[in-house]
Amino acid sequence: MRGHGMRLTRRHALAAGILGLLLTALLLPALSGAAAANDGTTAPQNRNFTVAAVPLLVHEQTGIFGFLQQDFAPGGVLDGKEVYGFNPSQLSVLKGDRVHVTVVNPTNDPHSFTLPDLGVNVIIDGGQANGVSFVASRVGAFTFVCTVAEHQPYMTGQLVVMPRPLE
Ligand SMILES: [Cu+2]
Repeated sequence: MRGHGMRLTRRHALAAGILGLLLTALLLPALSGAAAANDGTTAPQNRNFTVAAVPLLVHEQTGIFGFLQQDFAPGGVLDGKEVYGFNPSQLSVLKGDRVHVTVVNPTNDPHSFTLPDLGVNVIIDGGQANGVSFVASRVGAFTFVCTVAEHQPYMTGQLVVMPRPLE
């Protein structure tokens, strides 16, 4: 009986050992994954964006869209204006992130990327790219614009700075 009992105990110990190894093998990746996810959301990160200045309705297109002649004419809905957009126009980061925005301007008009709430202002000459770096120091939804009067109110976008999770 005693020997039988010992065998059972050894078997149990072996089974427990194997179960322990299996659990470790199964849990370790999950645990390390959770740790990595936590690191990713608690530490500020570098956020890089490339934004293009895109012509949407501009004088150069008058030959393509006949209606633009009337729109751009004195008294027309686009009198003194041209419609450009930032693409993408919605940027999202977390508070504390180091944000780098490269603005590519393939057009022959100069543009600006101006975000007054975070002290950002950069001019991008025609056919050029220019970059700006800043820290997303405040939570909120901040409007950025191109300050060229002819491009307002159309050339605009929004940077959303969210509070860091787990803070
Ligand atoms: Cu512009």
